[in-house]
Amino acid sequence: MVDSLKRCRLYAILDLAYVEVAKVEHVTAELIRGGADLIQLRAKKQTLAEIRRLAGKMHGLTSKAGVPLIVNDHPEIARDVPAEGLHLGQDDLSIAAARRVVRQDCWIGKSTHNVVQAIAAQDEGADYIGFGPLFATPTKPDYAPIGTTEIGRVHEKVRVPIFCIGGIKLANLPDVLAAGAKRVVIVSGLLQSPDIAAVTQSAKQLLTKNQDA
Ligand code: TZP
Ligand code: MG
Repeated sequence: MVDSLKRCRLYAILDLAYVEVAKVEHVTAELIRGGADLIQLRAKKQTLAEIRRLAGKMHGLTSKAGVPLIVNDHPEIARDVPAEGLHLGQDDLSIAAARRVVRQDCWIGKSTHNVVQAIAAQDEGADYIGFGPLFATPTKPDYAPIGTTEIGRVHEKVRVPIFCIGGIKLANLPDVLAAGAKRVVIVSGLLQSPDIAAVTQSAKQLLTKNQDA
């Protein structure tokens, strides 16, 4: 299970700030078609019942395709779907508390915003971390961008998979990789494209080429 997480390079988030509820399945299918290695459902404004319903629908598609589904914020939903992973932020419940809720083999990832938090998340037992926002982004507007200068250091200090995040687009992905990133999360850069599968595929190609280099 953990080995398959290590193989993941492109982590797509289906954020309902960008996707109409009626298009969730279509967009999930496009992300899968483009080669997203992981897909997260992020829903900040919907009811728990609605998030649960949508996560179930997404999981019907992702499980058939062999793509792990990660649920943001809600351990009970991750447990019930059942999703392959749960994602927590700095202000959510602890990883230990979440582990008491989710299934034993459920990955738990954590958002981190600097190297100290990244090391702490690893020590707390995170299976992977998000690291950012690298650049200013409307998807997470209240967070100061940290730039790309700490990417090298976080890779020296943290052994669990590190997914760089925040304002990453196809256009700046080569710079992010040149700064030392191996894995990325992209949200609006995929979801706002007129061809979600194509942009996903292009991002995946850049990440795969980088891995081979
Ligand atoms: N956490 C840190 S930045 C971010 C999250 C959820 C948003 C990333 O979204 P985008 O649209 O790829 O900048
Ligand atoms: Mg959260």
